[in-house]
Amino acid sequence: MKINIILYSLKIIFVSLILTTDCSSKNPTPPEQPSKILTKTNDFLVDSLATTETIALFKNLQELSKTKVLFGHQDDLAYGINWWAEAGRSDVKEVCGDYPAIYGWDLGDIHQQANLDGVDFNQMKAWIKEAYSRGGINTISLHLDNPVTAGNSWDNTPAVKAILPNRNQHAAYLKTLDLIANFLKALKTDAGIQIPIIFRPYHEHNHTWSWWGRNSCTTDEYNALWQMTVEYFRDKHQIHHLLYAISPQEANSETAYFARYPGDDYVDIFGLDYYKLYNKSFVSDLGKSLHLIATLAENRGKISALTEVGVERVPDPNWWTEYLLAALKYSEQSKKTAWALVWRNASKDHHFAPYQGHKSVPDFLKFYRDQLMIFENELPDMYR
Ligand code: BMA
Repeated sequence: MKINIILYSLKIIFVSLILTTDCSSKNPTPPEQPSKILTKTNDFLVDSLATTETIALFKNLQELSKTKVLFGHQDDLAYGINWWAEAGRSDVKEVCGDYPAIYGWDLGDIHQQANLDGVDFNQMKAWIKEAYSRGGINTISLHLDNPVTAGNSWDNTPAVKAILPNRNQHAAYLKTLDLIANFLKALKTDAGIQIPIIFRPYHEHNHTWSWWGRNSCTTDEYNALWQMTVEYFRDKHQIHHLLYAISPQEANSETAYFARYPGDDYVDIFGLDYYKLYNKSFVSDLGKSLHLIATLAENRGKISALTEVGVERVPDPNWWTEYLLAALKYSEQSKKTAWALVWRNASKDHHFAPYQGHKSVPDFLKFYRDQLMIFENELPDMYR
């Protein structure tokens, strides 16, 4: 009898545990409704209710970009060549003694424990906090799964139409956005300050590899997806610590840059992703594009940035100064690029930043010491 009661109680505990876990993963917190009337904080950002720190980040980036380019690296604190999730480590720091000024992260696979590249989301939150506490800047991209097929980002089966308002996959897609919103809301200091994030969804949309790319959805559908996402975070979830960055890949005319563009009211930062810098003949091509987007950004009160760049394995030992720095220094305008972020150091065959012992280290040190470049230690307070 006693044993039966014990077994029965254990069963109840077990079932309720399962139910709780199930509910929290399937039903993320629904958006909060604003509890008070919020007052406008600015009239130049996508979010007129942006927090003080977010406005400061934008203004400081705008000011700093007149004289400096910040260096950024994807997943810098999470792993590097021959190490994984070790406190304090960073390939960039181990090469030049300083952390990058900008840290890139990605929320692909947000419905799981770890992202598509294996980075644990709880650890990612801690690293974002750590970077912020040192004065660094965090940017987040989204390699989200195809919402229609459940394939990955590179499954370019058309899907955008199905997730727009009033379409059959809309509600399901909002659940994914809820998971992202909850992650973003959790990015707070111990004092309760929301950590500003440069949010860079649906990138390289002028190319064709992704389900939001040019062969998979129309321009109107893409713009509607972007606008819907901004409005959902900003107005429904009341998230006010984001700057919104758009980043076509290799766009070298105004028409190309704005071919798929949700509008000035929905974009704070004009980014560019560029992966053709494997040959010196492309230095001036990138320089011209940076010149162009810096000018477009300036004319519209925005900021421009080289949101992704790099050559896998950095095969030319002088790549840092003779390719990247040369492109950034192409003109007075191109020098106004706010930052340049290189992609992740996954392995010796797939890395974009140097690591100890790599043949590009001496040149990276020259790049690091160049007056134009700025890493974390030299950053002014970006949040005041
Ligand atoms: C790509 C590669 C992939 C990775 C993806 C998202 O460019 O680095 O290995 O999964 O980015 O980070």
